[in-house]
Amino acid sequence: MSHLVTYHVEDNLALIGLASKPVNALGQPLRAALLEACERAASDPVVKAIIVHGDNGLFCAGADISEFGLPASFAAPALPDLLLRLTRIDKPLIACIGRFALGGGLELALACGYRVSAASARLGLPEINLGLLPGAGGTQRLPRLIGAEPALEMMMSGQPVRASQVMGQGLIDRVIGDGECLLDGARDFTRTLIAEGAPARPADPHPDPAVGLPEDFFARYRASHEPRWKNRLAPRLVLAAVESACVLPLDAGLQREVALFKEAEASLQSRALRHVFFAEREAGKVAGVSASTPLRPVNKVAVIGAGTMGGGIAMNFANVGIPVTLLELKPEALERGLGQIRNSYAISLQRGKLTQAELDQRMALLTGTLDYADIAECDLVIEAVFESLPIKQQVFRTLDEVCKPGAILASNTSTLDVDLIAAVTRRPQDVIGLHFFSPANVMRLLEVVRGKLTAPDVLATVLKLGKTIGKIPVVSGVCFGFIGNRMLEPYSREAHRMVLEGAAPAQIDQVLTDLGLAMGVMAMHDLAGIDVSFLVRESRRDAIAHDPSYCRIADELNALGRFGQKTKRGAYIYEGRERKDDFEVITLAERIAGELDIPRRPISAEEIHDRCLFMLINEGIQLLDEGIAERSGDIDLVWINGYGFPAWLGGPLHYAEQIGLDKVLAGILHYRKALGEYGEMWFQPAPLLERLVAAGKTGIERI
Ligand code: 3H9
Repeated sequence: MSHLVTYHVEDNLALIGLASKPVNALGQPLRAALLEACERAASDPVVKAIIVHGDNGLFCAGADISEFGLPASFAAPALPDLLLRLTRIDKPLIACIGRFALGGGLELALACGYRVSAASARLGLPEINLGLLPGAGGTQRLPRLIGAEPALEMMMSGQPVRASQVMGQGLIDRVIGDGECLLDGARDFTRTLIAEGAPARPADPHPDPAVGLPEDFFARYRASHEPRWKNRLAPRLVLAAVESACVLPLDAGLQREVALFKEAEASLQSRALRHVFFAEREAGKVAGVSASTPLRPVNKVAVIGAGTMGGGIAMNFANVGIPVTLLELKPEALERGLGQIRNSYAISLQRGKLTQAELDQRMALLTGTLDYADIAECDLVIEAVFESLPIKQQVFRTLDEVCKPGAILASNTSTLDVDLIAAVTRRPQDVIGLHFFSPANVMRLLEVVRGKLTAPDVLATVLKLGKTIGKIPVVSGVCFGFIGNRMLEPYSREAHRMVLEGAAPAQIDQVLTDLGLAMGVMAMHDLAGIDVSFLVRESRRDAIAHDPSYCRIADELNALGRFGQKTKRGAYIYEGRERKDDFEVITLAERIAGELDIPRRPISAEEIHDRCLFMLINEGIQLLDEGIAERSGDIDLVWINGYGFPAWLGGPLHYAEQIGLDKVLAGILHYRKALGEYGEMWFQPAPLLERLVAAGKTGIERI
């Protein structure tokens, strides 16, 4: 018997334990071992029922994601075949679900005739997040168990639910309280089944899962959801599979599911999303930090500055039960900040996302103060004041005076040199950048900026804390703008320059949103504030002074007080929530182009795509080469989670690999020539890109 499963027979019960660390993913070796164990139990006359459990208390996280796209994915026994075999064993099989049953793990449980679960276990079909659909019977068996509509909802959301929440809906037969022994509960349940002579599988509660649904249910569902799916393939395939469950007999439905699954598995979108899955796990592995790096306790947090950013940051901690002190200089600003937080929680309350008790609890964890002495005992202080080096340095001088030894001092700067901020303290080892994205209580990205002298335990502590507050922490070295905003610069530059050359802002944004970006770059600057990016440019005019062209349009919009959405005018005009083109901006672009001798011409969608995207990619590759980013996956995570880059393209660098690095390089060289002086100034291929292409590499790595 393989070491990947344990096998015991107790009286007339066979207990099969999945024991494949870390999460019992159903790779080929575990599938083979599970089949062997089940066959053994099936053919043992002593055995009357079989319990399948997670030997390490987990149950199962589904198919082995690292096998997808490889022959191992469907190597015998393929998961659908294995599970089909389990459904045909003529003894009751009982799934005993510990911490989670996800994807193929839940499908394994569905192939068992009965399911016993720990109350807190997470049950879900998250395949859609990987650009897949459940491919081992889930799309056919779940609708027959709980009905097509709730089953579809579970697959479309990809979000797990707690077993205790779905008790009574047919998915779980018995929930075992978290204080009780789960396996003992499963043993009791099974002995009762045997005593009652229960069948191997009870009849399906919804043999025809479409009963009760309107005839046009699927057509309507498709019509109302399709606009939100954009280019995504997986939701369409999920819907097709569930529709099949409603019109085909089980065997034919299972075959259709496998065909749809293989289509999804082979898609570039799924490949990209699998890359994102592993990139998220890799991002936590940081040079100089290991599992044994000590952590500093963080039981009290302070946030300096109660503006929108500071308030949002503070909410993250209150949400997970960590007390936060919010410090402001003026009582009105403090009142306003606390009021904004309360309003934000009140909206969640109205939307049913929070209870009144939770709101009260969170507000009780937030304290306002005007006095630095009140934050002296905090373990972590996050500065979120105006983006200006002298102002931030002044705050850090004060923090150095008042904070207890060992406190972590963090800056929420989005562009500034963290080492220069650390240098004004006597404890640069305790200083780090924590760049939250707005709205800080919602956006998942947390850029963690490691200074030259940041101590490993400070880094390890904030990485762990970042996860506790539900963020995706990605480490960046120190440079202007770190990973995200440094890449934003060439991307924005091309967009603004093309407005001078003849493209309308809406035309540029359309190309980017067609690609799947949440927002075009012109609209994004309008949202973030044209005055804000103006101030960033002001702080580094020396670095960009050699090109008088691309900043001009944004500088003039700023001078006109067209700061973007907040003033109802920016690159666009805003009427309520509606964004409209503004002829004045085109006239402005024509005037500036005339003054700078920039010929205006029609700009194609391809040119917009290539100039914006290739320059974004090129900067990312340069960041990797400089060691600012540790791996290309980190760069992809930053752009997916902070800048609305579509996850199903895998992030800008994964997208570059899909396009072909040679094509990206050729595109950059083409514009270097085609755009004359401007091209020579900016279209300089990153040396790493050139090396990768010369070496015939298709993946982006440091060489
Ligand atoms: C599927 O089932 C398709 C079927 O319908 C049809 C097939 C025909 N495979 O997240 P963590 C690794 S699709 C391989 O840090 P946590 C992970 O990479 C699958 N590896 O821990 C990491 O490795 P490392 C549907 C996996 O405690 C380690 O386990 N299932 C898998 O924070 C720890 O992971 C899903 O989408 C896997 N399935 O969270 C569930 N899962 O240490 C995906 C994890 O080397 N998994 N690893 O970096 C999860 O959501 C979380 O990992 C889980 C644990 C909640 C399980």
